Amino acid sequence: MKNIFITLALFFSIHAHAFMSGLDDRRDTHGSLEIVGAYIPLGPEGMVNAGYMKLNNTSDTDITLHYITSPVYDAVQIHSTIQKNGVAKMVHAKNLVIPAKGSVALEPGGSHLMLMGPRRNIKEGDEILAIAFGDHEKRYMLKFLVVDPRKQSAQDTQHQHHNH
Ligand SMILES: [Cu+2]
Repeated sequence: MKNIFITLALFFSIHAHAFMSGLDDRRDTHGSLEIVGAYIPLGPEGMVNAGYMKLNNTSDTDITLHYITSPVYDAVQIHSTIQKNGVAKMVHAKNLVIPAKGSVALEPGGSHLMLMGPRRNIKEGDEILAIAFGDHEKRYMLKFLVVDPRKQSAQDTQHQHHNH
């Protein structure tokens, strides 16, 4: 009986530790949508910001994000980048679809969130919250980390290290 108790206690402590060490505020799972490494590169003051992240849909159905709001910005738009006559052009997308069992990467040069009308100055290390609205007003919490783009590559390496 004592052995069983010790085994159980051990199991729970390992489990708790695994949970704690895997805890990353920028990685949010809603049972269906996993958000990985959401970040906002710091730009010149007063300029529009862009938000990047990777979205993994672990469910069997497509997830459509219809609009996104943030308390820090007047408006958040979903933009995609198209090539027109050799020139990259941003277009305002109506929604963002993450296919079933698939993933979408919002990254520099591609699709991104355009963060318009900052209500306050942001600085490196800030966490910026946003809410994405899916079908039936289902909410997905997004938490972006503000990073200095000049240190970006170093942080990416660190982040990968942390995950492995
Ligand atoms: Cu844009």
